[in-house]
Order: sequence, then C-alpha cells, then structure tokens
Amino acid sequence: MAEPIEVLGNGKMLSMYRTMFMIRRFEDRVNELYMQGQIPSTLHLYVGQEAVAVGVCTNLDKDDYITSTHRPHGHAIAKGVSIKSIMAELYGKKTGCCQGKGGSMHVGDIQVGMFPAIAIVGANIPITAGAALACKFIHPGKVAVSFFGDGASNEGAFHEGLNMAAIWNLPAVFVCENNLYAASTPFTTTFKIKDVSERAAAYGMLGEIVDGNDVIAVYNAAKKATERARAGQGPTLLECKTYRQCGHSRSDPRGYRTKEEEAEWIKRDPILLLAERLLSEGNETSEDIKRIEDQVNVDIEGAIVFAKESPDTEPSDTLQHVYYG
Ligand SMILES: Cc1ncc(C[n+]2csc(CCOP(=O)(O)OP(=O)(O)O)c2C)c(N)n1
Ligand SMILES: [Mg+2]
Repeated sequence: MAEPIEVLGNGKMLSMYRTMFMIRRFEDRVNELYMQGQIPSTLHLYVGQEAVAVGVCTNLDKDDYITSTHRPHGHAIAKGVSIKSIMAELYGKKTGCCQGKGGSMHVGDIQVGMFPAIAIVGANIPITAGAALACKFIHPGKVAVSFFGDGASNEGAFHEGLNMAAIWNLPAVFVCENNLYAASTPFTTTFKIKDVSERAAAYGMLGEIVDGNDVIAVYNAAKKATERARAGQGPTLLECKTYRQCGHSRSDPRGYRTKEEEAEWIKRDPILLLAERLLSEGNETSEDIKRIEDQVNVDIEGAIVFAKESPDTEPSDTLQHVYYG
C-alpha cells in the first residue's frame, strides 16, 4: 500500500515526476535522433519502466552505488549522471561520461555512484556484491544497488551474486525489473515459478514484490530495503513488475506479444499514474506539471546542442583510460 501523498511530501513527488519525465523525454528524443542516423550503434529504451529507477534512486545518496545493464539510460538519469554527458556519450563525443568510448550500453559516472553499465546480461549482479562488500568495510552506512531484468535472473551470475551478498550479510539491494520478456522470450517459458522474488528464500534473504509502475510503491519498498541494508540487516531481492512499452532494441516488430497486452500496460503508464495522483491528491495543477515538462524539454535540447558541438573522440584516444596488466 503506497504512502499517502501528504506523508511523502509534494516536493519529493514533483521531483520524482520531473526525473521520470526527463527519462521519457530524453529517450523519445534519442530515438528520433537515432532514426535520423545521428546517433550510432543501437538503443535499448526504458520506456514504461521509469518508476523503478526513480523510486529506487530517490532513496540513494550520491555516494551509494548502482550497477546497470544494456538498458541503462533511466538508471543513469535517476542516479544523477548529467544528461549532457549521457547525450555526448551516445554521440561518441569526448565530453561523454565514458569519453565517448562506451555508447548507450555503458553509460555511468563513478563520481555520482554509477558504475558504467554492463551489457553482459547478469554480469553486474556479482559486481554489486563486490561494491556492497566495499561499502561494508570502507564506507559503512552506504549501499550498493543492482538493476537487472527477469532474463538476468536465470544467469549463473545472479545465483553467485545473491548468495555471496547473503552469506556476508552485505548492504545490497537487488532490483529485478520483471518486464515479462527477455528480448523475445516470455517470462513464463523460462520460469517454473510465478515470481522471481521466490528465489530470495533460497539464499536466505528477504524477497518482496512491488508494482513497478507505481513510483510511490517502488519508493516505499526500496526505502525499507535500503534502510535494512544500511543498518547491517543484509540484502533484499526486490521484484518490480513492469513492462517495456517499446521493442527490445532498434529493430523489434514485437510479434511475440499482443497489441491488447501492450494496450493494457500502456493504460498504466507510470508517468500518467503519477500525474493523475499529483492532480487528484496533491495541490498541483496541470500548469504546474506543464512548467516542469517545459523546463525538462529545454534542458534536453540543451544537452543535444552540447553533444553535437562537442569534439569527437579521436582514434588516438583509444588507449587512454584502458587498463592492462
Ligand atoms: C550473457 C548474455 N547473454 C545474452 C545476451 C543478449 N541479450 C541482450 S539483452 C537480452 C535480454 C535480457 O533480458 P532481461 O534480463 O529480462 O532484460 P530486459 O531486456 O528485459 O530489460 C539478451 C538475451 C547478452 N547481452 N549477454
Ligand atoms: Mg526482461
């Protein structure tokens, strides 16, 4: 049950709305630019899942850690990576958060607690356990959070990462974004169980299910999980039930699911749900919301100009920042 709006505070609600809208608009624009051939490589969009990143990251400080996946734009924006540096990264520019060498699937900025994202499905999960181990010994009170998909929960790395975090009682939160598909493979064909969170019991950790399209529900569940972690009470597996409204990546005709199913989920669009709540329970008006959206649009257009005007990463930069032993 979500906390009432008065308890959460309108400032926080509006801030979450702003970030969710920022993620959506950022990706809408990035998709257009990609279709125009301005952005190279491929894109995995987060459309429909914004409440997960924002609900979780609203509980995190700058020096808490997150790890992410091939679908990382939302996590990066919610953790505070600057949109200019993400946009420049997508354009392959020197001012990008990874100096333009990583592109969409590797965005991150350790200065704000985000490890560059990893596109190997499940590989970020044990790294989160490692970051949580560092928190326990070097940064007490800090927490490490892993975002990953339902598909990643069938990788060996999921088992290893959760088990290590459990046996060492690490300050970690494992956030599974169950969007019902791993690329074109439906959840039901690769899981014998109904919920990913059931697996928590196998590692002796708490498992919880939350409506991943309700940012307040996600915020509250993540609050409990992060507080437990910070207090030395160990890790949690948080399963957020959600839906990717777009295709898996650049060319996906989505023949593996029905238009009716998509329409049902789009009715519960997380941004619309929060806007309705702000209007009905808060003191906000549609003009207040529009003002936020207008400012976000200005910021995003500014980030695009910044990225376009930034210098390209040069072939001579290739070996800079490359570690070899
Ligand atoms: C180890 C590994 N296997 C396969 C792939 C190819 N691949 C990329 S994304 C993806 C689906 C992942 O599904 P899920 O974990 O549910 O995340 P979602 O795409 O739904 O966000 C696959 C199979 C990969 N990148 N890494
Ligand atoms: Mg999935």
